[in-house]
Amino acid sequence: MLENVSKALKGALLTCVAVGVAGSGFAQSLEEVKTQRGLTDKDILAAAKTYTPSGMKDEYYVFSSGGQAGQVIVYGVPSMRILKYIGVFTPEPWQGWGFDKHSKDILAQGKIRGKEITWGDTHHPGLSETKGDYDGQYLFINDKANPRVAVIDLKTFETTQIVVNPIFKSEHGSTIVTPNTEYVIEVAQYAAPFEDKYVPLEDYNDKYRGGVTYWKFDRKKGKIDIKRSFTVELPPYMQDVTDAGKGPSYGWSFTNTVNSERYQGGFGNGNVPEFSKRLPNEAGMSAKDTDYMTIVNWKAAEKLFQQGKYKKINDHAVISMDDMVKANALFLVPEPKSPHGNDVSPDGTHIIVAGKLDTHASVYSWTKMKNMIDSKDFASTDPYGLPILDLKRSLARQVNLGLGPLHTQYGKGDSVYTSLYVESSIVHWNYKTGKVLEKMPINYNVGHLVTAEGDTVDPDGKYLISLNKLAIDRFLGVGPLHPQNHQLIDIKKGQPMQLLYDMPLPLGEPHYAQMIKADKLKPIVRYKKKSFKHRVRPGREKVVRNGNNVTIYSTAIRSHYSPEVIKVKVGDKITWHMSNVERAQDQTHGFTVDGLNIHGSLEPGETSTFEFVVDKEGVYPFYCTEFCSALHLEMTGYLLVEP
Ligand code: CUK
Ligand code: CUA
Repeated sequence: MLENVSKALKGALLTCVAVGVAGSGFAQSLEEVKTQRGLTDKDILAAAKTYTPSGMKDEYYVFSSGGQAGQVIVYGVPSMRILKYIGVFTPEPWQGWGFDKHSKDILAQGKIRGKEITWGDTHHPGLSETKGDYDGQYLFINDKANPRVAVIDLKTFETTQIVVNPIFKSEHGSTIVTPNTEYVIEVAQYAAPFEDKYVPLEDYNDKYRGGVTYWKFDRKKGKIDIKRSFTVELPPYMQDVTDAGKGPSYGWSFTNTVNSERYQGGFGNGNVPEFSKRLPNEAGMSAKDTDYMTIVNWKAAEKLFQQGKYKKINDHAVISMDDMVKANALFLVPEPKSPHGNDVSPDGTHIIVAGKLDTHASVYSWTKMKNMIDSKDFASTDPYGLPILDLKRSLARQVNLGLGPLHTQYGKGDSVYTSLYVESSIVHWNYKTGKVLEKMPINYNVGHLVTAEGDTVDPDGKYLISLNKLAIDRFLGVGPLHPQNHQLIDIKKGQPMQLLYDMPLPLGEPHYAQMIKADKLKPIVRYKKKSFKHRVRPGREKVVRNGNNVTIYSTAIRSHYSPEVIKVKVGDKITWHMSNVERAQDQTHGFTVDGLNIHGSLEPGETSTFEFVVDKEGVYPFYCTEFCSALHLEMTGYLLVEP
């Protein structure tokens, strides 16, 4: 330890040299800084482990959900420097996301029953996988509030598709990818009728449904193939966090399922008769001692789909519970009260479930469950005919961890880390021996955890981030709404966990994140010009009128637009194609026209299109919104609208 500290001190000293003004030597000695700022040796060590000098790059990318911001947050580890907010379900002006035709069209894919939705509640980002390993090609993200999933291309870090779930009215256990990204899994949350119609709560048991959708991913096209996707119908319980099987459990998916009581807010049809109708949901929905894990054989479901054994609801294939049960492909196993986290081990042999209202984590053995499934050895069935496996005989062990265990992440070997929401701690334990190794307090109230490459078949260990819901006293006050707090923790093997860094996140509420080795990503620095249908070449700029339709073909390059003066008439329908013809890395030009809610961010090689009607005569300056050169202010022009 001491040796490490002295090494770190040396590192930090070298850093001091690097940042010192040339020729002036040290501004201050390390000892002086320590004294002045009240830092300990441990603090200096933590600083040296995260400090990333200018030009040095991070080892990992983190893709974090942006929660209610409807976006994805990208940052680096170990520096915890924010790199990007990717506009997904919500317009993002800097990127022009939602302000040019292309991005408007993608956002329009996300309309729900004809209504435009300009926000999302993103929860679980899912990186594409090949053989159970993150491959760095695509990222998927869900919207819990408006049941949708989005595809992000990691070459451009841009959203390329939004798909609306045609039958769910809310969702949550998404987006989970199968080990070769065959499917992107989306799971319903609050049971509702699949059809878009009113069904009274009295018909809850018979007509309300849960479900799990398997969105077929076409890797070549980089798109979800809606026609080859299907949903498995589930009982009207509340399906929750989900994980995909791998190794021996490949072909299966596992979903936590709460409200097996089917309680409906005290107005229901007596599913929980011992409760008076005045009890709130939280009591009625957690009345029973156990809920379920729902086990689906998606390979078998895929076969039923290919055989045409489904019915279409809202033009979407739905496989019935009956057909799934007949195919020996749908099961339940009890879980301790109100389960939440549900995480398959890297080798696919175990599933760790943590119930918020139980102090234990339950380690399920896939071998045991699979044997019972194969020999049709069931304890009972639920009211919908789903076979239920015996709880005790499904468990490898239960381990007492502490108060409010939520989510588990896998480290190196048999090491796992579980968040304890109520205790505000992280517990490190061994899921194969059941031994609790270490507990560490965090600030405060952790939800998910993320470890380096944690959802792959071969996690790296090394780093753990605690995705905390509250920050309370950790940062400067910014009014009653505090930032979220992501705490970086060193989990190198054989050492006690060490807190390295608190990062306030002013975009929330992030739920889950994934951490991927940086060298797996190959982002581009400029667009292939040819990929844009309306590309404008230098020298070919023009304005074409066809009746009321005016098409403007223009270019942007340091530091001018061509053309610079454009005359149109009131009421003209304008289609404005703009190509950034730069080759140089990072030479972005912006584009806006005064007062028309238009904004573009044109990266090198990119062509964007803006469509609008000017319905008032006048003089409309347009200009470049990105400080692109010494003559950036002069990168401007006039759109003259004649009466
Ligand atoms: S959920 Cu938010 S802390 Cu959406 Cu995975 Cu558990
Ligand atoms: Cu182009 Cu400023």
